[in-house]
Amino acid sequence: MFCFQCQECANNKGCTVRGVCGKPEATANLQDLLIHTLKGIALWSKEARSLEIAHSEGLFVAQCLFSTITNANWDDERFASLIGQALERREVLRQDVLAAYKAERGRDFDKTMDDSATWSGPTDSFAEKSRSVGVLATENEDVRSLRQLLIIGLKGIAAYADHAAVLGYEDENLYDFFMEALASTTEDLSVDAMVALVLKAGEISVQTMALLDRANTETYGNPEITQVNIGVGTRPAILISGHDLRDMEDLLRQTEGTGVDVYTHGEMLPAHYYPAFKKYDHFVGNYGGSWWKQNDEFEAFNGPILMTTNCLVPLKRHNTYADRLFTTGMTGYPGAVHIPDRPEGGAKDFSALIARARTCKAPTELETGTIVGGFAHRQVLALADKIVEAVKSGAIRRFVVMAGCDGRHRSRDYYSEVAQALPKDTVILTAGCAKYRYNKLALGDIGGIPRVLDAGQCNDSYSLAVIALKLKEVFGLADINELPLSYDIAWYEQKAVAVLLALLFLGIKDIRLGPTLPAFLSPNVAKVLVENFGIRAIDTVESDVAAMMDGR
Ligand code: FS2
Ligand code: SF4
Repeated sequence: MFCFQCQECANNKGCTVRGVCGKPEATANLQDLLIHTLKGIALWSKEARSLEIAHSEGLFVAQCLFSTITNANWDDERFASLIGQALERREVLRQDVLAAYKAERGRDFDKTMDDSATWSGPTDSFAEKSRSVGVLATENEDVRSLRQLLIIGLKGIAAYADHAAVLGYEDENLYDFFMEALASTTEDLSVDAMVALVLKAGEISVQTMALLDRANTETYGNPEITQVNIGVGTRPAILISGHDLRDMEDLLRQTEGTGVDVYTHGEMLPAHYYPAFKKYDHFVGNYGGSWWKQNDEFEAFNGPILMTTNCLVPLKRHNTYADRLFTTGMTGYPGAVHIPDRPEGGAKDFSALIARARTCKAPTELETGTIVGGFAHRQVLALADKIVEAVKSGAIRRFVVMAGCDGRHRSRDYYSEVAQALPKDTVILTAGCAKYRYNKLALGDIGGIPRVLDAGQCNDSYSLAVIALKLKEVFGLADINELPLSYDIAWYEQKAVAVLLALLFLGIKDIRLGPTLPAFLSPNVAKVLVENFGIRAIDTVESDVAAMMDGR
């Protein structure tokens, strides 16, 4: 195996035996083979497009990409099944292309196609085949880096596209780009062409996050300032994690009046900010912190846990929650009960979780109090006058975007320390699970504006971009980089790469990225990003805070 898609990869080079995340070699290889097969679908899709054959593989491809992101799916049987389905779909598409080509040209299709478009085999051949199609199959380090930057960004974008599709919001343009991008990684392109595709991925990422923002807010209302309880009640409960708001809706509806409460974990915290969910009395609060603390926190929760998307880490050998862990959507775990997809127009059936919850104790209290959030674009723009006034009067000197991810490593203490070291006249704008590094610190407020404004999930980084663009307009600036705004982004997995590419597309310069720069950036590709966008690795807390306050 060779995997270097996340920030915690071994020695910041790549995992070669077993993932630092716990991903076994067999799973990593099956994920590689799935991506390889998707490239084949993409190549036939390109041929189909040139022959004007309509097909609908876009969402399937997005879901498969999503299934390979860090901490999403651990179930080899599921990956084998997805590869099998991909081969079947690819074959149908191929047959359509061959027939249409012959009908149009009067001769057989004779183009030589890449292995990804032609290989096939039974399930028991997948393991062997998978060993030859991984990341290292591309020998040139810079080509590999640019192709992987594109694919890794695409995985994050695809996850967001799936979240939007669950709510009925789809855009064929996004799917077309997934095909174009995947196909491109089998072709000999110039460096310029590969860089252009990476930048286009940033544009597509913005469009996808905008679509998801529309899906979430048109379905569930605009997030509002909300005090979220972090303590516990006395009734048995279900813990829901991940990012899927439609699962949240189905669960809240089905638990209402059952005597079973609902709590969020990790990236599901922002569900509390939506009007459609706030109305449920049994939606009690948020339990614990970010994804990497789950082994302990899921133990202490005592009740069933529903993982709706990525953010599931392997269970410890001696655990008490294997039999109360449920997965759904593109996530999966061997031995966990997988809740099937909802029937057309219907809801998922969470009755098994509710029945299990009734046999469980109430959650063990970890902490008490509240945290505040709900500062997505609509809410912040409603406060725009107050914020602009505070900037003009000098009460707010600077904003620092500290969105992104949390992770296991001690090096992430940097983000808590930056939050504490920033002067009291600064405001932190955040989204994603990075917030757990500082959202329970007493950082105070500025004239009633909290010093940490949480927009929501990682995809709600889109909100932060909307806010920045609005501030640029209000202050009459020509360039977004003239705002009193610095970026100190933490990344862990591929959704954060999608967000980073989006920020680059929006023209944002001088982003600090940490705790380390991605291993998938070769020295030459990193140099391009440094020279063109001023991306830099984080330094010490003192020097970074001083530099940001200086506008550097
Ligand atoms: Fe947390 Fe980072 Fe949201 Fe992940 S914000 S680790 O991208 O999907 O979560
Ligand atoms: Fe390693 Fe990250 Fe890949 Fe897991 S996802 S195998 S930790 S690079």
